[in-house]
Amino acid sequence: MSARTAAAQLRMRTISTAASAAPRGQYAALAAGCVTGISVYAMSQAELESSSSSVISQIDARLSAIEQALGIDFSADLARVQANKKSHPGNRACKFFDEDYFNSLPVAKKKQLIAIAKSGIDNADSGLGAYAMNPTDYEEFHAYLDPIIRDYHGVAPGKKHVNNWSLDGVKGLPADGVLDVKKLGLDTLSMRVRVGRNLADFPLPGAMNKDDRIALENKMREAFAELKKKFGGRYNSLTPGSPDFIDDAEYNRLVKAHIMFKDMAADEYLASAGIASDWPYGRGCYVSEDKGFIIWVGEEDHLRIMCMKKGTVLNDVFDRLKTALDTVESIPGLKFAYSPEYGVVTSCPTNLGTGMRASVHLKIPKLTKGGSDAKAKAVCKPLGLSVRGMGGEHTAIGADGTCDISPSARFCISEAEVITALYTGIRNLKSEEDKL
Ligand code: ADP
Ligand code: CIR
Repeated sequence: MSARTAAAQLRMRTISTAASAAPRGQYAALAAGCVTGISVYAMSQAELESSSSSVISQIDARLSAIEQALGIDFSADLARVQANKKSHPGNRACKFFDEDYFNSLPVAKKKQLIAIAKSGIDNADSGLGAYAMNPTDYEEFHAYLDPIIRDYHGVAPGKKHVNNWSLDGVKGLPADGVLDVKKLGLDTLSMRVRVGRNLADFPLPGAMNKDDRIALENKMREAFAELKKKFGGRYNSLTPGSPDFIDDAEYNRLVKAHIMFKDMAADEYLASAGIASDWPYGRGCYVSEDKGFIIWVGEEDHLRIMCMKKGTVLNDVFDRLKTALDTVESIPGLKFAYSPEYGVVTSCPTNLGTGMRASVHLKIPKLTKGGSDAKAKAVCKPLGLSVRGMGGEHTAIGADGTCDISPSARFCISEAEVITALYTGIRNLKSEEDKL
């Protein structure tokens, strides 16, 4: 072997070794070796270097173009994950994003994982940042999602959720079992309990296309025919051309009455997760004759099932919801997604377990003096309570100091404990308000 040939071969080996540090570069270098192989022996060292690096750049650019066309160029998202890790350590979707795990996945799964983390990637200030795209994601991407779930809910690894609506023996329950806010010195409040539910045989809202959304709504319209026999009322659809279509004026009236949900496009977290897409197709709500039992279709979960009433006894809405939910869950053809580990499967991991939010509209003018909810939130956090506005999440509190108060916990807590936590939370919050 001549000295020149040996030098050229050494050079090619060096290119390959250096390229192996970066997966895409490796392919490019190998390809460059093949392409330049014929002329390698006739080139000087300098010519070889320049020719090889030009071919590598060309191949690299072509690979990038192909990856972009196939939607599998993840470099921009991965760079944002790294940036968010530094700038927003509270963003769990980025904090727990492990590139070694990501790189170990086949391309199709990489795509799915990026879709799950997309909201947190796009919205650096997310507290959680991930949304499941399919009911099976919690198992398929357990390695990624489980640490996020455990960290957010403060629950030890391996602990399983158990659903239980029985109030028997729940800590904090008054001796007579009646959660009546009159006992706390309060008068009539607006009370609401909702649970999220998803059908096992549809993608979750973030991954649904327009046809999926319409198909799910049509399936539910059959179920609502059953509910109407028992609870009366009607289904209201926003889908253009639906037999149950309601116009804008009626839709806005229902939103104002806290019966129907808002267009989610304004919620950037839901928008980048794909949950707000295709509005208003497949969106609507069933409302019972007495307006106290409501089912949303096509919001953050396939279904949000709720009972609402003005009164003082929290058991009224809780018990009614359990009865109504049993009816819904017994309708043939409706198979709800449950996880043996996480309980009720929801789009947002913050809702896993019970999928339940039990709330009251409570006036706390002293804690909200000046129109800000900052002090109320600071006082509520250690009490295990969340504060929302009068139009729900991410809305302003009432001018008179009325806030939406609910226990924050959903996972590894029973449904009965959630409603009891609302009662004890109201008592504790009232005592903080009365101190001022
Ligand atoms: P979710 O409760 O399903 O997480 P939101 O926080 O966005 O969703 O609230 C949805 C709607 O329910 C909003 O119109 C909100 O004002 C209304 N709502 C929540 N709690 C109560 C309540 N206790 N009384 C009346 N309306 C309520
Ligand atoms: C976030 O991660 O902050 C948003 N995706 C919203 C999470 C659920 N909502 C909430 O905590 N109030």
